[in-house]
Order: sequence, then C-alpha cells, then structure tokens
Amino acid sequence: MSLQKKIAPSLMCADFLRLGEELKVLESCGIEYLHVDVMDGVFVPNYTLGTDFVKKVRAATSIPLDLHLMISDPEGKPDWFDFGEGDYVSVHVEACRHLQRVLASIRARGAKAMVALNPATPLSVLDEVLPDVDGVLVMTVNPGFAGQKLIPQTLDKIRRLRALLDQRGYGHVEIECDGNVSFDNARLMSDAGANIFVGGTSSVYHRDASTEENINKLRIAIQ
Ligand code: S6P
Ligand code: MG
Repeated sequence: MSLQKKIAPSLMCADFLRLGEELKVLESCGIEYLHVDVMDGVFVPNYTLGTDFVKKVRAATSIPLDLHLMISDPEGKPDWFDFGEGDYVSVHVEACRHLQRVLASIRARGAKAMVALNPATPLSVLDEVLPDVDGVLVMTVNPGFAGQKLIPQTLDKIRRLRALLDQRGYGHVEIECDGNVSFDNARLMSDAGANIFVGGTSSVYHRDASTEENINKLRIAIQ
C-alpha cells in the first residue's frame, strides 16, 4: 500500500505576529495538516503552544490539525483541546500510564490517534496497541526544541517500523517524522517509509526562501 505523502508545517516555527496571513499561504499551498507542538515544561524542558492557540487556529482555518502532545500523564488532557473528525492527535508512549485508554479516547472523538516515540524508545512498545493507532510519530530529534540535528539511527527505525507495520497487516498506519526534516533528510525519511513530514526551521520555515518556495521544494524532496 502506498500512502499519500503529506506535509505538516510546525506552527511553533511560524511568525506569530503574521499568523493569519501565514495560514492563508498554507491553505493556498494545499497543506494537509498543521502541526501544533504542545509542551508542558515537565515531559520536555520547554513551553510552546496550548489550548487557546489551538482554539484560535481551529476557528481561523479548515486545514486539519496535527496536535503533538509532549505532556506528562496525558490521560484526560486531550479533552482540553478543540479537535475533531479528521484531526490527528499524538501522545508520547513514554509519558503515558494508560496508553490504550488515551488512544481510544482520541478515536472516540472522531480524530485519528497516533503514538509518538522518542529516539531512544524501541518499536516493541507498539506491539499491543497496533489496533488502536492510525499513525506513529517517529521523533528524529529529542523533543523540546526546533533547530536540532537529526539523530541518524532514526532513519533505520523508520525503515524497520514500515516493514513491521506492513508485515503485520497494518499497511494503512501512517508514519510521521518530526525533527530536522530538511530537504535532504526528508528525501531519506521518505525513502525509509515515512509519509507525513513535519516542516520546521530546516524546510518550510527555512530562512533562505519564502514559505511557498520551501513547500514546493519539500514536495519534490518527498515524492
Ligand atoms: C520538537 C517539536 C518539533 C519541532 C520541529 C521543528 O520538539 O516536536 O515539531 O517544532 O522539529 O523543525 P526543525 O526543522 O526546526 O527541526
Ligand atoms: Mg512536534
């Protein structure tokens, strides 16, 4: 099964003072998802976007959301956010006591549930939750900050994950990669089997060109 390749710009890297215009540009480029990083200062050493930001973005555009919850003990916390049918919500396996319960609660709202894995987390943690997920978010840097360098062994992890999903009958489960998705790295990640690409400072918001030019370049890299 060949999954559609999609781009999810990371809004924490956008210019917040021009966000309305920025969303129009992303709409005109046919962007598939808006990646929203939520950090709690506990699971990761930083704070970023939150509930009110999500509410405002949701009201301003019909582009589906891709909420990346980097928060400890996420059970019940997805209920704080404004999302629904067609949106993606990912929770970190390392942060969860009751992973299956939180994944089921996301699906119960019509959204797609994803498990996010830190670079050091083995794929075996997925064994018992494969029926409960629509996608796996493979962190290709340690979560918390934009502008980091790819951890190279995560490319092989994507390759092994794609093979594992296909072999076990989960060819429909998507693989998202997040962290230093540069134009060059995106090509490698795509070849390894990823199909959703989070674009931050190394691609969509690369300072050398406009957002439109960067998106066009990234589309070519992932095909
Ligand atoms: C990091 C976060 C990511 C970043 C993205 C930035 O914790 O989850 O979504 O926003 O990685 O992209 P870049 O190209 O600056 O690494
Ligand atoms: Mg992210």
